[in-house]
Amino acid sequence: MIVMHKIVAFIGCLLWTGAIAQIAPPAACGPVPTADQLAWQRMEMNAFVHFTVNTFTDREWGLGSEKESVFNPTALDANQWARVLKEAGFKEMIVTAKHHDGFCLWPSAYTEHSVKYSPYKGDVVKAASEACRKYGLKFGIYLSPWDRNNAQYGRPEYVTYYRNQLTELLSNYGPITELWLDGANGGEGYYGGANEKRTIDRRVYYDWPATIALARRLQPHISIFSDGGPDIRWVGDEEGYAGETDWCTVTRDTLYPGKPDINDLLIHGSESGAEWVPAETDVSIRPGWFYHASEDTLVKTPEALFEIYLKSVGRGATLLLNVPPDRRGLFHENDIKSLQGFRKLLDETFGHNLAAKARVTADNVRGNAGEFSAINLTDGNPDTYWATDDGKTSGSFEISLKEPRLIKYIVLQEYIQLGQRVKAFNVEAWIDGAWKKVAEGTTIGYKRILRIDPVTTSRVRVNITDAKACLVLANAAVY
Ligand code: FUL
Repeated sequence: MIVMHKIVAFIGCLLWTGAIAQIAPPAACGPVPTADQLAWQRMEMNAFVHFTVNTFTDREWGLGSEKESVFNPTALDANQWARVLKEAGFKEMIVTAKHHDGFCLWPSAYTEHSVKYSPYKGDVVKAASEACRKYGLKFGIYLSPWDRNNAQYGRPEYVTYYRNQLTELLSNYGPITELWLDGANGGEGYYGGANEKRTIDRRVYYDWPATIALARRLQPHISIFSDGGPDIRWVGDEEGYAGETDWCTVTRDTLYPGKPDINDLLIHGSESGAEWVPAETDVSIRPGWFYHASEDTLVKTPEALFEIYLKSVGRGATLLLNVPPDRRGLFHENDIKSLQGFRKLLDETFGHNLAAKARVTADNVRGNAGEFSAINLTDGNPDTYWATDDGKTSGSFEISLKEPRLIKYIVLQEYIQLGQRVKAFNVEAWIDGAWKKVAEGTTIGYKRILRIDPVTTSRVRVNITDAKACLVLANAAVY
């Protein structure tokens, strides 16, 4: 009996010391992503597909007066789009269901200006959504708020029309991951034959809060893009680069779709922003968003796409690369070749992480707890992290490779589930018996890729020199 008591007391004591040893994880710092925003961020590379009457009229912005008969793809195959994108590593396809010209790629019940009245007759949105499901891609919708065809544009009736169309798109085509709301709005148009200029007040005309609530009701997991969010913000340029300093946070009050002179804020975000609204970098593989035969020789090279990747995904944003189908309704051979070359470059560069499972030591580990140890940086698991003690807003960790290797890239990732923190950092390599600085930067965020002048070394040290709160990093890789 006495022995029994002793055992019980011993177990109790173990439990008690265990409870004491339990170190609490860091508290979140500022705004954090929702589960859907995190999933979107992890997709990294998504694709845009611009396709409408413009493809057949050789324009970038249709006037709204195009006859339905001009839309006549001869060999449309959305499976080809999805297959090519999947093989190149894209995770989502966003289709221009309706661009500014108002022509609908699906047989909308609310207009005769659609595929239904064209020689094609099919439903492009349906074909694209099914192809995405078949190839394991997420599916997104671009529905232009500006409609140069609709006679009611500029009046309250058009807003109802827009919402009816949005309801069709968000109800009939399965899960929609992203809704893309373009900031280009109002101006000259056909407007049912009026042929005039219609300007609207972008802040109030559409009553966006009601439309956004509708979208969320129909698709609870949808991420909504516009210049100012709510879920994803425009990066402020269409060239394919995010800011070297890129905060995922902004205060939505300071933004609204189409607001002038906010590009600087969009590119960099705001360190003190009150909401999590990460940047998306939209850019076309060709000079235009739509297909023009005259641009067949101007398709971005694999090297140019790789540079764009470094300046978008490599700066903590996601990439939205547009690949426009041609008049057959197929991706052009030149675009496919370029995408394949891009994939090859990505695989060659980032295929083998020299730091995978490498030994890592840090000058501070939160509560000296194994749970927050620096090995979490190289374990390949994005859900474990290295953390420092509260108040420790600077710190270093060192990666030791088994033998000296030629290093060209360093990749760092914060554990953004607890907020974005890092404000300044540098990277050093051990060369000829001394530490030599090889890179420095400001923000890290979801992912930061640093291209360095190639060095041969077996030791890499990352020094975080300033942060908003204690350090929480999920991943460090070396290539
Ligand atoms: C812009 C539009 O005006 C372009 O035509 C294109 O759709 C691009 C993605 O967004 O605002």
